[in-house]
Formats: sequence, C-alpha cells, structure tokens
Amino acid sequence: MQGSLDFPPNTEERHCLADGAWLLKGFALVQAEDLLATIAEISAQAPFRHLLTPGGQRMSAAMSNCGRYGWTSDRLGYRYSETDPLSGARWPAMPESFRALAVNAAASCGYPDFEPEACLINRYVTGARMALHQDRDEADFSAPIVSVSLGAPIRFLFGGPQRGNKPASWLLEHGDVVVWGGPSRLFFHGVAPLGQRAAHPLTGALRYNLTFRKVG
Ligand code: MD3
Ligand code: FE
Repeated sequence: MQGSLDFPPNTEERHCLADGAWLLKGFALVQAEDLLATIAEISAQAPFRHLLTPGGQRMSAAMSNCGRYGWTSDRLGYRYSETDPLSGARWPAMPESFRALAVNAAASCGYPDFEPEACLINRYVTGARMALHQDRDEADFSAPIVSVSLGAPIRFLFGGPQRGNKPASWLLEHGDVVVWGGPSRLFFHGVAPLGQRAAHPLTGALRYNLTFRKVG
C-alpha cells in the first residue's frame, strides 16, 4: 500500500535543541543497516583506536574516520590529518551514501551548501563516555556539524557557550540525526557513560556516532 511505505523517513518529529540545532528523530533509520555495514568496511581499512588526549588520557570512545580529512589526537594536540597516523595512508573515501545523508539533513535544517570533508566515527562500549567539550579544530564555524547515532541509545549532554552552563540531557537513539549550526555550533557538549543495559538488536551493546564536518 503506497501510503504506508516508510520512505521517505518520517521526520515530523523534529526538536529544536537550541538556536540553530535540530534533532531529526529517525532521519537515518531507513539506511541504518547500510550505514553499519559500511562502517565495518571502513574500519577494516582504518581500524578503531583509542586516541590519547594531549594530557595523556586514553579516550574511552574508539575512533576512525573517512573522507579527505580525519580527526586525530595525541600528546602533541588535536588536529585534522589527510592520512591515518596508524598506516600513513589516506583515510578511506567518504561513501556517497554518507555524504548524501549529511547534505540532505543539513539542507532540511536550512544549511543548503554543506560540504562535509571529514566524517569522524566514534564507537562506544558500555561505560564509554565523552566529557563536555567544544568542537573547534575546524577553520570555519559557519558550517554546521551533522551527527548520526546508530546502535545503543545514549544520553547526550548539551550545554551552552560556556563550560559552566548546566547541560540539558537528550536521548540519542538509533537512526537519529542532529544538525548543529548557528550559535549552537560552538556550544559545549558530551555524552554520559553508555548505560549497562543500553543495547540495540543490530549492534548489541555498542553505539556508533558519525559526525560530518567541514574542516577548511
Ligand atoms: C554540538 N560526539 O565527536 S554527537 C564529537 O555522540 C562528539 O559521539 C558525540 O561530540 C557522540 O565531537 C556527540 C553530537 C554533537 C557533535 C558535534 C557537535 C554535538 C555537537 C558540535 C557542536 C555542538
Ligand atoms: Fe564534539
């Protein structure tokens, strides 16, 4: 029956999280299995690894990248690199399916010219978290960041322009997409530890997050 097809995805559930930031519930749901299969291919080329912060702490989320640039970190600092420090090779190309998803999500939130150059892939196991931080290693803060959540649900913590702003908490579930632009682009954010019972049929106790960024 034509009217009951779940494509295009139903994005009527759209929440404004802050000025310029939109949560699109289930926007990536129809392609979630494809995205997970493609993550497996990418991570066969550029394996997930636990980066060190400049302070020497091992990050609890494991990371990989695809696209022209990848985000990386070590004792020398945070930066984008055109090559994977583990192999010296270029990062795997950004799949067209990834790029189209990010561009479509950004356009639907009023960012028609988004050109993602990097896709950071985070993988969380039970207890993994990400402390409050700003994303400011990119040269151009006028471009939004698009994030895609896959697998186990997690509590996303969304603060404000200052570290001390008390963060609001939002649940990010399998298939959710968030577009962060405008003033929210530089807001502090993080995720609470992945819960002991958090799981999804496609990933078990794992959660993946894709973040699409314009670097230059
Ligand atoms: C708000 N990742 O990779 S995604 C990150 O769930 C990161 O893996 C988290 O923060 C994760 O840097 C959160 C949501 C997110 C991503 C980028 C943002 C929120 C943002 C940039 C600016 C403001
Ligand atoms: Fe971030």
